[in-house]
Amino acid sequence: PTRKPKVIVTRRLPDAVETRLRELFDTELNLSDEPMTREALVDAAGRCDVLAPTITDRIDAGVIEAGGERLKLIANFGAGVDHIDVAAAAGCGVTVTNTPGVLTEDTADLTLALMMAVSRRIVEGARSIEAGEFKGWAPTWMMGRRLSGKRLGIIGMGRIGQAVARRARAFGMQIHYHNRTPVSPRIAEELEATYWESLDQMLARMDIISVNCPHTPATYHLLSARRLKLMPPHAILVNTARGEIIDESALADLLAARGIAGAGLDVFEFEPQVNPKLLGLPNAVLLPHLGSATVEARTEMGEKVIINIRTWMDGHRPPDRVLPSML
Ligand code: 8YV
Repeated sequence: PTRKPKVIVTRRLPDAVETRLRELFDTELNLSDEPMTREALVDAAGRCDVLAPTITDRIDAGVIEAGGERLKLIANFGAGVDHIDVAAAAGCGVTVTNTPGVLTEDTADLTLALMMAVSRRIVEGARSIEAGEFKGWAPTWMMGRRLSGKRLGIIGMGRIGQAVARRARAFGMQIHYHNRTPVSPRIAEELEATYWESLDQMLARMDIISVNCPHTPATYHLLSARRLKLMPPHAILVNTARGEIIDESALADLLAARGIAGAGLDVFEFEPQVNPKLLGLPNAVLLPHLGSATVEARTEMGEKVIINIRTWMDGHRPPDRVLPSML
């Protein structure tokens, strides 16, 4: 029998996933669950066949090269691969896979939750109760804005963007989107979605903007200081994608100056650091990267990691292979 591949998993995963990983492979877990240092990653890459990292691991060219002849597969736990140098991996003959699909619905749910939290002032309201500020109902106290009838502009109409659109339609919102290319006529019709080739023009005309594109060199600071200012003062911005897509410092200034009405952010430019200017703003709802944080999604993400490794082990092309040309 051929030896089991050595798989190094950089963080703790749900119990059922870890159990299965141990059954199938010669698995090494990072029992501390602390994010690995670069030194530890370099060391790990050099003594495994498969590295299973997460967003907290920067898999740069140096780490990949440290994998030498042995490292063959980087099976990422997560959909986004902006922390992995996919081109360097391809250059070294290392396959990269991710876990798309299984976190789509949960990330879309959280996107709508943030829209509601900001527009209906849910966190502000809850805090006011805690602070003993609720002195009785009043006709004009803590009025928010309704979602129904509003124009939602989705940046990035992939799986998650479309799942956000379906939910938003159920809330009575009108769907607009900016994407590299328009979606298929069937999907455009199903979602009654309007395509905006110009992001600038879309930003100026929406009530709510949702960021749902991947972070790539092309989308870094896509929402720059200049573009953020194109949004009207009543607009709400929600980001469940990646912090780097927005100029976070410019956004914090805009929110403080009430240049837009509010923001719901699940991701930050320099995670786990949050720009101090964002803290304490009543019109910003901040969450600690919870998009896929459900037992179901995290378990299914682990199962996808396992399927990708097994398929590779059997000499086939893993289902979720990521190629540099896809980014
Ligand atoms: C994960 C995510 O929490 O999949 C992604 O791209 O951002 C989240 O689902 C994280 O990336 C896990 O590595």
